[in-house]
Parts: sequence; C-alpha cells; structure tokens
Amino acid sequence: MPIRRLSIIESTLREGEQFAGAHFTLAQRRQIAHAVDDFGVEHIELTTPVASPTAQRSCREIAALPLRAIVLTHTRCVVDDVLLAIDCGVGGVDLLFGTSSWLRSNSHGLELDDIVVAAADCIALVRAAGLEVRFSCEDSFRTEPADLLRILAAVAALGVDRVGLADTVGIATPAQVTALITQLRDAVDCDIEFHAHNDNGCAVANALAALQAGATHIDTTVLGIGERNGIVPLSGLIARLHTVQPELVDHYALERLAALDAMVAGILDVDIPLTAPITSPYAFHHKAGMHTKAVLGDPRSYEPFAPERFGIERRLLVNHQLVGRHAVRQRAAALGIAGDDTWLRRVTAEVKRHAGERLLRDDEVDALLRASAGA
Ligand code: HCA
Ligand code: CU
Repeated sequence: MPIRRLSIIESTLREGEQFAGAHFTLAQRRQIAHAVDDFGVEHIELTTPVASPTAQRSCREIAALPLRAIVLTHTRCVVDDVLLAIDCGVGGVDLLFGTSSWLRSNSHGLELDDIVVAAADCIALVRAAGLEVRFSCEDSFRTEPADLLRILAAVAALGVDRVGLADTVGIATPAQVTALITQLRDAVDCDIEFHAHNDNGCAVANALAALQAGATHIDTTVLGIGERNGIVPLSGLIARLHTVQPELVDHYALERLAALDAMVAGILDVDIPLTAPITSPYAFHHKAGMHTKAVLGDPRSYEPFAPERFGIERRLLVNHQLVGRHAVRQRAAALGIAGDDTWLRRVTAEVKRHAGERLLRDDEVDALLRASAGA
C-alpha cells in the first residue's frame, strides 16, 4: 500500500543518549536539536527530565528554543514524572509501558487492566495541559497480540494522539510488522508510531513495512545510535523512502544529511559507519572497471539515487587492480592528458601492475599517468 503520511520522531536526544558511547553536553544537545530541526524533522524526542538535574535543564532549554519541530519528552506512566514533563514546557509527552510478560513479571508486576488505569491518569493530565500525547507498548513483539491490541484500543479511546509499537529487542521481521500494524490500524483511529531496534539488521526494513501497513510516525536517531546497536538510522530511513516514494522525503533538507551525520560522529568521536546509506564515506564510490564504465555512460547504471541530491560527489576510483580503461581515461583527461587507444591500454595495464601489490595513492596514479604521457 502506498505510504500516505510520514512524520519523523528524531530521538538522538533520547534513544541516542542511551548509546553506550554517548554523553552530550548541554551545548551539544542544543546543537543537535538545531541541526535535526534544520533538516526538517517533525518531532524531537528528549530524555525524561526525571533522569537527572541536567536532563531537566536540557529539557527546559530545548523546549524553549525557537524550533519548528514539536519537542517531546519520553516519560514513564508516573503522575509526578508527567507533571514535571509538562512543567518543562514541552509540546508533547511520549508515555510508555512495558507490556510483555517478561516486563510485566520482571519490571512492574502489573496486570493489563492496571496498566490502562495507570495510563489513563497520565493521559488525562497531558490532555488537560493541551499537549500532544502518545502511549507506546515497550517490547510489543513479545507481548500477546490480543493483550497489546486491547491496551492500545483502550488508550486510543481515552483520546491519545498516537499509539506506538516498539520492537524493543529488534526481533521482528517485516512480515510480522506488517501483520501487527495492519491489525492495529483496524483497532484504533489515531496515528501510529513505530520504534524499531536494529539487533537483527532489520530496523529500516521494518520501518518501511510499518509505514506501508499504515503507521504514520517513525522513530530515528542520527547514525542509528541507541541502546545496544541502536535503532533506525535517519540516513537509512531517508535512503529507503527516497528509493520507494521520493515525494515523501523531498521536503527535508537532504543536502544537510551528510553534515548532520558527520557532526554527531564528531561529537561522539566515532567514524560514520562504512555501511551507512548515503552518508558512508564510500556510498558513492565506484571501483570495478565494469561499474566505472557504465557509470561514466549513465550514473544511474549503478546508483539507486543521485549523490548530487544529497550534496555529495561521486568518485570513480583508479588506484586499484580492478581499474578499467574508461576510468583511467577520465582521470587522465582531468590532468589534461589524452592519448590513443593503444596508449590507454598500456597505461591501464601499468596501473594494474603496480596496484596488484597494494592500493595506490592518488598522487602515485597521477605520476604513472604523467610519466606515460611523456613516454
Ligand atoms: C526505552 C525503551 C524504548 C521505548 C520506545 C518507545 C524501546 O529505552 O525506554 O518509547 O516507543 O525500545 O522499547 O526505547
Ligand atoms: Cu528503544
């Protein structure tokens, strides 16, 4: 089914802070909030102000920034926590409850009806404050579907703006996500949020399945950071949607994505993962001769989308043994060197001979080309 709506809930300042290597200063939190806002996300989710005095200060400060996005804070279904969240000036509250039998027996010990009662008080408080309210079930995919639907239908009837499903331990398959969201779509009238962990590498695929089955909101973080190996990376979601339904992501500042990932990687002192869609340093590098030949003819031969749309340049590599003569000719032309086909074949063979031992540096390739021009 075509996706009709998408809102991104950018949770780098909540789920992202749960990444083992993350600690943001207040100034960095402001910087990240502005950057994701400039990118154009619809919501920014913050750590609960109950976490620490600094978390509370951050929540108040970020809620007061002149941002286009609605600022939300993650909050347990505890009345005092909800009152503090409201007092911090946020635009909405993301309530959550553990509903799997694991969490019901090992965490809070409540029965289903008690969960709905606890949620009802908190939902009423947020609604009375005129703020957006969401209720989500942690570990939705290890909760009995009948229990899950019963709780979410009950909170939807209490007037929440959104209900959420969370694949807390990253075990769901796209088919399971499709099935559960389809059932939920029939059970509630409100918006549906989906939060996907990436333990099995399926977070982006699951987010797409959720949207196609009728979810409206997807949680992301920059670089996908979060508990364990994280959740849906913003760049992964954008790549996925740009491929299937580009009009859904066209209004975001796509040309800012690479700088956003680089900024957060810099703050965390990590590299952008080399497997990251779009923003990997290698996402638009072409190497083998067959590839570079076709890309020189038409980049679409080996590119799912144009790097220019993201403000990134493609590169054709000539420093290796898989090099083809078309790429060599192009590099030579950039140096102002041209020659006939015999020359081109000879210099390509020369590059291959040297690069058979190791990858060459760019200046080494250029020296070979210059030397062959003089020969
Ligand atoms: C957490 C759990 C959570 C919540 C997701 C949500 C999860 O770390 O508090 O609020 O929908 O993965 O279940 O991130
Ligand atoms: Cu999570």
